[in-house]
Amino acid sequence: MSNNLLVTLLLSVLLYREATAATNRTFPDYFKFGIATASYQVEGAWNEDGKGENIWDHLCHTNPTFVDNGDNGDIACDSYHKYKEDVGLLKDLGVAYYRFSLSWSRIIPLGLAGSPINQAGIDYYKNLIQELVDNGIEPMVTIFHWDLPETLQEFGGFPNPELVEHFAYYARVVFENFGDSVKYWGTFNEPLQTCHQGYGTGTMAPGYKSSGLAEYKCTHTLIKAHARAYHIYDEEFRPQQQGYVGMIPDTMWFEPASDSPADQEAAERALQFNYGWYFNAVANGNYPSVMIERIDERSKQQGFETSRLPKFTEEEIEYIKGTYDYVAINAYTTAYAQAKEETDPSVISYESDLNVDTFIDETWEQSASSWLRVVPWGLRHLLNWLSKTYNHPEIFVTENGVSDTGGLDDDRRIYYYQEYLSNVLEAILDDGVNVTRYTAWSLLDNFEWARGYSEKFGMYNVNFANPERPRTPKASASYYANVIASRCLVDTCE
Ligand code: GBE
Repeated sequence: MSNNLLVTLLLSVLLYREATAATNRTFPDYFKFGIATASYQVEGAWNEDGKGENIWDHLCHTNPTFVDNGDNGDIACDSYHKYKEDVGLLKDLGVAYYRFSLSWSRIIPLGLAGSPINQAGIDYYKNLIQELVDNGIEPMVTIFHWDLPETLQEFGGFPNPELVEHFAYYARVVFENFGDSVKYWGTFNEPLQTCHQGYGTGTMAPGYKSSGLAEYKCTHTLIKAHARAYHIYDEEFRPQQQGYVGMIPDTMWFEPASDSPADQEAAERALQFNYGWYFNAVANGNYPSVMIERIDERSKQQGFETSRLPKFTEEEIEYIKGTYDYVAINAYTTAYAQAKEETDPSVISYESDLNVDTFIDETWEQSASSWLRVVPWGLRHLLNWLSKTYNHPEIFVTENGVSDTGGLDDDRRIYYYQEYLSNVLEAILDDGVNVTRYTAWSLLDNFEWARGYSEKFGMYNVNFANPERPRTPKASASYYANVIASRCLVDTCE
């Protein structure tokens, strides 16, 4: 072969690759698209067929002003009765998997270790799982998505270390009953919200305001409960069931407000206090050192004999370390993080333990949720941070989505998915981040916790005024179905 020919050949190969790279930016074959919901947000049937009361039932019924418009999840989307129709919608979307959660008090009404199991609850989930499997949709199951049995709350809830035993009992029951068909498990959804909002700021059930105190105890128990469930799976179920278990924490992305080392450090500290609080423990067995140092020091200044941040023993560290088969992230939005003067050292709170100023850019598009601005590049930065911080693991985006106030013509939601997915694609193809799953939030408009039904995240509208709770696809449903079928985004597809 002449040199000239060789050069021409090489050049055309390079040019061809260039051309396909520009026009054929598809999600890799192994990449899976899914969509999510959670039990209390969609099921309804709050007191049917033997289900026990949980902390959201209790809160909504006893303190109706807690939730906007006095809304509650008594009926919600009625998915308890309409699950077959929901699976039909999932099939229309073409998703590879459905991420949903189990209602603990539907399965074990009192929640207590050793207490009776409700067969009707087991049957409901068996039927849902079977319906998914029959339609070629993989079930991805969250064991706990915030709806703690009320009885367990009356025993103190998460700050009581006994909760580990109750959760272990529950986890064993669900692995045993559903593990033949379920291969992807998440122990806790957004533990930060369970502990920080539930026991710190009090903006979620059970609504305790014990910032910098009970919320740290809550996390301590929760991490041990997670590790316990992981080991139960490992020892008793993994050999036959061959599945994957992880925790599902969340954080927003914190972008340093400037290049200054102080702002960079502030952003990293915010990520560690939000995501690392949970995932550094799961990955390395303990809280991030920046949390330990700061909270130990501040506790001492405040006259505590022992730190407000509980300590794991060496044995516990070994037990907790590495209890994950994948890294998960629920991600919606971004804020800037900036260093600030140390606040009054006597203040006991998570916020002052963290001590970082956060702010947003007012030009970022606002959603219907006060906390959610549309910042697509933040997801790419966050995925890169996760990859770097946790040693290039396999990453699942387990939730991502946006709210509006309703309507079928949801072009802002389409824009959101288009731009966030495009950043996921860039993280994979350009940055080498190993993202293998993307989960949209949510299939249905549903009970958005303290915001009730006022903020809509669904790709399907639900008419809550109609007892039949009819579902209607929004424009974003056909958009997502299209992305899934073509495996590429409008601006990366020719
Ligand atoms: C997730 O949380 C949840 O997993 C899911 O259940 C939920 O429906 C979905 O996202 C949409 O919210 O006083 O308004 O600033 C803010 C997302 C509370 C992360 C709400 C806590 C969003 C973190 C309180 N946020 N959440 S405030």
